[in-house]
Amino acid sequence: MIPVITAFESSPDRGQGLARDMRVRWALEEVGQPYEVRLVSFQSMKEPAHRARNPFGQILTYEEGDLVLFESGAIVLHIAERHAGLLPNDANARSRAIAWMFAALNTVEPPILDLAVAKFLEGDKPWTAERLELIKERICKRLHDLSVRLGDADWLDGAFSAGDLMMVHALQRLKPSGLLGEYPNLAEYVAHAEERPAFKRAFAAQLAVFAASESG
Ligand code: GTB
Repeated sequence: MIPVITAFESSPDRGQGLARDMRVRWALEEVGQPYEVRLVSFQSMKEPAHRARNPFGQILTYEEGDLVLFESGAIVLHIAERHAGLLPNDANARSRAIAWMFAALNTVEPPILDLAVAKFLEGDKPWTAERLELIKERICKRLHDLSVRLGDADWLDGAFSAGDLMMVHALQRLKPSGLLGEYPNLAEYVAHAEERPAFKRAFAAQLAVFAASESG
């Protein structure tokens, strides 16, 4: 059964791979599972057919036979549980890798998303400068702790896992801010993940969608 995911027909990030389809494309590439993509416009995402798949009218969605999922974390976990390659076999190591997925989504990513919202959606408010400073402090607190835990290891807990995949995708959004560069081992961690052939294939696939939207 070939799964079908949704992605922006024209991504606002202009092909930088920051939208949520990227993490699911990457997971599918890591496990060698082919997939199809249904492209959606901002308008069609809000229509009933799409909301039946994702109640929040967002990307992403994942369909596999009768199964319909939303939420990138749930989808990556589903893929990782059904295919070898993204979760360790040892039960405890598996639980720890899943804990890192949750850490990426619930502990590290929220202030990073706040930064994007404060800059791009609320950048004209009188309190923006103060808010940006507070958010950057919160991000740096998380980056510091993550950097200490990672140390000089390649990955967060043994072999590359779905936990690393989610963490790297959350951290990538920080590149333009320069904050990642303050933690050389984290910058190296992200760069190392970007060297993975599966990452490169997923990145190229989403970039091709953006390039086609620009030329059409
Ligand atoms: N928690 C959900 C998940 O993980 O699946 C979050 C899904 C989500 O935020 N989807 C966004 C969306 O559909 C796209 S990825 N937004 C449209 C809407 O809500 O109407 C977030 C995103 C948007 C834009 C950029 N960008 O331009 O750089 C990057 C990422």
